Amino acid sequence: MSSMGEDEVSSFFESSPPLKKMEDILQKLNGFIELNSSGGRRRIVCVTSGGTTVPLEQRCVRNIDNFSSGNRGAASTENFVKAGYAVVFLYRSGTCQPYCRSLPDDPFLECFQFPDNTNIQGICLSFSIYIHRFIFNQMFCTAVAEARLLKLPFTTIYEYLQMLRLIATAFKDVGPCSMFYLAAAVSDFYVPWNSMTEHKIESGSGPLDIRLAQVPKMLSILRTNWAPQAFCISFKLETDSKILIDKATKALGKYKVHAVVANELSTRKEEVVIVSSSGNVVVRRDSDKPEAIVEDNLIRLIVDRHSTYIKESHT
Ligand code: PAZ
Repeated sequence: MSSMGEDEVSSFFESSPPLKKMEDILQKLNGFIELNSSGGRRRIVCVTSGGTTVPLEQRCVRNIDNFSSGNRGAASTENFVKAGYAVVFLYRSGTCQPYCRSLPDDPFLECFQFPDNTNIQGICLSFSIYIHRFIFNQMFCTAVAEARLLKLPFTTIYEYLQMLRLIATAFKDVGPCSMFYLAAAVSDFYVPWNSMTEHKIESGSGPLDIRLAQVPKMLSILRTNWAPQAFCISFKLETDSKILIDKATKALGKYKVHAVVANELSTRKEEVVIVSSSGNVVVRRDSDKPEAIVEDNLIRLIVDRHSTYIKESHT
């Protein structure tokens, strides 16, 4: 990476507002890594999930948001845990959570919305399903959280990148058994903290002009400096399918990641394409199984590739 790029990254972090509870996060992170990876016990993956926000005021009232429900990250996390990985789940507050993806926003209120033609048995049944799922999910979340899942929330681009750097630096000693699976939708543009107004932007004086700076690209520095031995998967989202593969191929070459998962907004739950130096592989959801999700097949393939990578690193 050019020193120009490194300078931009350094100045981004130097001018960022300090990360709240950093000591607490570091303590949890190091404890989790020690517990899971010492003596090569388990592979460890950082799954990023959800979209970052760009605040427009330091005492933030308004922000620019990046689209992502967090479903991909949450579903992938479940599959990584199933495959024996310990997962650091770096997620946007309020987005989908592992093991709770299918719960409605407010399961209890939804239970009491009686459609006109629903009989009382149907109501009781759906209520008991929700209660069962809710308790089961809570128990499972707690059990998993004890050893295999560490959940770290972020909201802003500043928090996300500072936390990603902490995690990557902490993963350095895990070497090839560590992985980054970067499914979060990260802002490309932001308002630098020192040029941001402190108080709420006033309205009533005509249109608002905001100048956004480009967020420095951190992927190259993650690959070269922070965690050079980690297996690294990035994502590329486009709404125009005609440019998707080309963009993903360019990202693969530019950031030297091990694979780029390319997906188109409207079909992202049905299929993705793994773009890598060994060719492009289309991964689809098993449409004959109603409960199947595309992440079942995607994570199986990624885990296989990680196994090959670990073997090759030891030879
Ligand atoms: O979170 P979700 O399930 O609604 O969507 C997942 C996704 C499209 C955000 C993810 O698969 C992805 O492509 N993330 C990277 C987005 C980007 O190109 O910045």
